Amino acid sequence: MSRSLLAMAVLGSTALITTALITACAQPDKPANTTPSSDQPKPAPAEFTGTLAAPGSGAAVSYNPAAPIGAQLTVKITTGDGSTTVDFGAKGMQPSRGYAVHAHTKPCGATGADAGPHYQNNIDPAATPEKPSADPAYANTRNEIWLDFRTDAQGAGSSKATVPFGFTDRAPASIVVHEKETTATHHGQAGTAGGRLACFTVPFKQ
Ligand SMILES: [Cu+2]
Repeated sequence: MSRSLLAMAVLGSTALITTALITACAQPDKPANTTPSSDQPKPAPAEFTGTLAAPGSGAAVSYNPAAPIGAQLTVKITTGDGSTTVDFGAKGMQPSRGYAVHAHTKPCGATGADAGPHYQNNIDPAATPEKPSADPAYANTRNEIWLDFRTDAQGAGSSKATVPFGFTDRAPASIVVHEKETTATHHGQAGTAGGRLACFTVPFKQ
């Protein structure tokens, strides 16, 4: 290598190093060894607690003594990469029985019907307001959020659901506790669980 070529090579690498330094200095908040996006910290879980009261007096509503006034519901929502985990807990419910529970599309209101149908990630095209989805292809634990649980002798219980979707333009707005002990899964009845005993308005999307 001739002396002038060597000099150019040295100059060139110096220029590269200088450019790298300038780039690094221009972004003081981002160390050069940080890997982008996938290692970003996940948002903290959102946690909500409500005490069942008569309709019109708060976010958590009892429509039926089988979900007694004064019972406490907690909902914790953890979002991950394309998935959502919901932890549900209840205290002060009737002892030693099952309750079917789901995420619904609308906030709670004066009656149980106000919460609307189940939240579905992929919406059943055959569903109507009068005839909600009961097709197991859509009304299932991967496309809806089911939180059926069973109470102990003290009326406390919990459940957890992880679904393979997050929320962008749409999100559930409430958790509804039903009278049936478990949610039906067979064709034509999938997702049904009888009357609505209680409802808790929960902002799934912050
Ligand atoms: Cu429901």
